[in-house]
Amino acid sequence: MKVYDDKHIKNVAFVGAHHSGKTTLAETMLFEAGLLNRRGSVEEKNTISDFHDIEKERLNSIFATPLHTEWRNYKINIIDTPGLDDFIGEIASTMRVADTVLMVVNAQHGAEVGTEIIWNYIDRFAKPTVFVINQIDHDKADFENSYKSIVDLVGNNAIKIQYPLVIDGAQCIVDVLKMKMYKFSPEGGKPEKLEIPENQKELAEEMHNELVEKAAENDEGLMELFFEKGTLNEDEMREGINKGMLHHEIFPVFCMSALNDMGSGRLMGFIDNVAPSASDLKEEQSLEGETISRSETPTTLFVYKTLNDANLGKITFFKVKSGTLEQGTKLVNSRTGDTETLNQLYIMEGKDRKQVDKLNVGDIGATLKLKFTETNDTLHTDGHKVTIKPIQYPVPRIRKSVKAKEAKDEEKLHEALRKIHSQDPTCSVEYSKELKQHILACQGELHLQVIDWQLQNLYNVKADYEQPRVAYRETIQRSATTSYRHKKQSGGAGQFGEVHIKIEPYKEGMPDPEGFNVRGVEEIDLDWGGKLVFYNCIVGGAIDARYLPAVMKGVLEVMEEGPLTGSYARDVRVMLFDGKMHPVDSNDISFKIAGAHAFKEAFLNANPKLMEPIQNLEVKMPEEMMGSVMTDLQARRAVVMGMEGEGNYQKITAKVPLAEMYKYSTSLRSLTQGRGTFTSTFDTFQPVPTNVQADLIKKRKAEIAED
Ligand SMILES: Nc1nc2c(ncn2[C@@H]2O[C@H](COP(=O)(O)OP(=O)(O)O)[C@@H](O)[C@H]2O)c(=O)[nH]1
Ligand SMILES: [Mg+2]
Repeated sequence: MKVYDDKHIKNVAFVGAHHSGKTTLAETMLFEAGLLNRRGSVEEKNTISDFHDIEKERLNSIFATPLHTEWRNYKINIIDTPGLDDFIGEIASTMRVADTVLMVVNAQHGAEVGTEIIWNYIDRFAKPTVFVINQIDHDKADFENSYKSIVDLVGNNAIKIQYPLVIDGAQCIVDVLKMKMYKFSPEGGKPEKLEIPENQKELAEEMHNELVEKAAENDEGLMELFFEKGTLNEDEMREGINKGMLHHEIFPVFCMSALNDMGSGRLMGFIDNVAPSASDLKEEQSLEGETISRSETPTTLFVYKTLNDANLGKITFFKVKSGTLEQGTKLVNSRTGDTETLNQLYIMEGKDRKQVDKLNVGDIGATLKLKFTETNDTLHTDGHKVTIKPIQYPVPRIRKSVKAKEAKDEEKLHEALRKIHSQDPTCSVEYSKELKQHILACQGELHLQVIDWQLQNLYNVKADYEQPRVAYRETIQRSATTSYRHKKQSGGAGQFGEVHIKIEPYKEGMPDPEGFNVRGVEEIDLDWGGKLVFYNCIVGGAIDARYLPAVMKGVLEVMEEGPLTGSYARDVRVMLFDGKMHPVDSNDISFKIAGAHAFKEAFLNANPKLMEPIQNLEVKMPEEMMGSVMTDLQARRAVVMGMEGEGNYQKITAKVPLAEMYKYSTSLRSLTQGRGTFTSTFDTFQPVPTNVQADLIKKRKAEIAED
């Protein structure tokens, strides 16, 4: 295999909504470049890109897959990404290695919610982007509307390089950069390259001139040339478009049929000759703020992905950020300080791989058997320490409690989940002390299905998932006074402690309690939010000051497992104003027990209230689906805060109890045929409705009885 320099390497990320045709386009490009004898299809489960068993099972991409093709002296590295937003993490990592993004838009639907979510990522990184309106062969294709929806999304910098046309039943593509028309025979094969027909000339000229102006805008020299000559030649236009793409000021729009292989050759030509390559992009900054020069030495690699393969073991995917890499190169991991030897270098082709001797700066590749290296690590030449900024992954959107089906597998399950997390940082597992459950957090129900598939098929362990317990809080709504005497005199040493307390709801900034002789106050910020404020109001030495911490400890123990449902209690103040002690039998234990009992009793008499977590919810969906989304929200006790239009979508903002968010991503997907999306973040705690509180207390009692 030829070794390419960074001017001849084009790293292109294929992104776009689910089912727009990215995987089909990648397959078509590989075929067109002569790398495949036979073109696979997603339906026949034989594409190079969707090779994982689960992708074949589900007929869609789940993992970002690196592929490559060679087209006229250029190497085009393709990373084919999944379109469903559950797998947005793959896009986050792909953005870090792509020089150009190719956004595929389905001509039947135009820009979709998925397009928009991905666009937000692209925009954040200001990645040069080409739009491809695919499926122009489809009965329901609408090129103009699709183009308009792209303009709605990205603005007037989206500019048509092509438009489709059907002449005598034959699909044609008019190209206003080359000012030629490609005519495709229904039998397939290379298209005929023709002059633009008379009746299209005026329109094509007009579009060509627009493109010339747009290309000139980005460069003073080109602008001068344009004023001199009134136009630009093809090379000058290419230069202008390349610069415009780099500045995120031109987004060229192409059209094609990936399925029928119409337009892929021309698109590859554009990628070769116009789209930015690794050498065009600004040099990257390290975490320490140094510029990582793309010079010959030293060598720096960034690991953007790892995969645990059943046969090969750990596969580490990287991009060469500086220098060159040869087989056997030793590099240091900047995070751990360990030295790794890269014994084999590969370029990956779906599930296959080609061994190579050398990779230059700008290229992407893979290696096996690294011992210490994980996703997001930097490997560098010894003595040239540098750390490349890590990928920021999206935060999880759903949480489940997870348990091995068979108790003996519990350890195995956690080991497997740790491995899955190391290759997919968008999911994580943690033990919650509060809920007493292992909580698996991930991007959505579909993501969960994929994790479960991996557990079963790759790690041979079965798990059960449930809605996690809801983290309720308990508090009180009025004051109460009680006393408690703890006395034990059986056997050896006795126990004695008596306390008298008053408790009240605590609010930030309230004055000290009246009617007490306040001698000291301790304000405790509780780990789970809210406060306990403890007043020492003892008069006449009724209890020794040394027992006070024990009383407070007793109160805190009850607050950690609240009297109503065992949830954390918060925002209470306690006035300890009297008590009794015994010269021999009193000790810390006795006062702790007395404090706990008194507090529990007072709490139950103080009109206790359960509080539930409320989420801020933002849902986006096409207008026609708003009614059913709204009905569903109402059934979830949601309070709708607002509705507004955003491009082709409607946005609803609402406050919804977390307890009602069960399987929301699945419901929304089915209500909107996959076109709706949501984000949900914690807002505050609010009192639960009385009937819900009664149910929860009943449930708690039953649980205790069962134990
Ligand atoms: N009619 C038509 N169908 C297409 C075209 N490209 C892809 N498809 C179909 O659209 C579906 C989704 O394609 P796929 O490549 O998996 O989309 P991805 O989710 O973007 O990777 C498959 O059934 C393809 O056969 C096209 O150009 N024309
Ligand atoms: Mg795909």
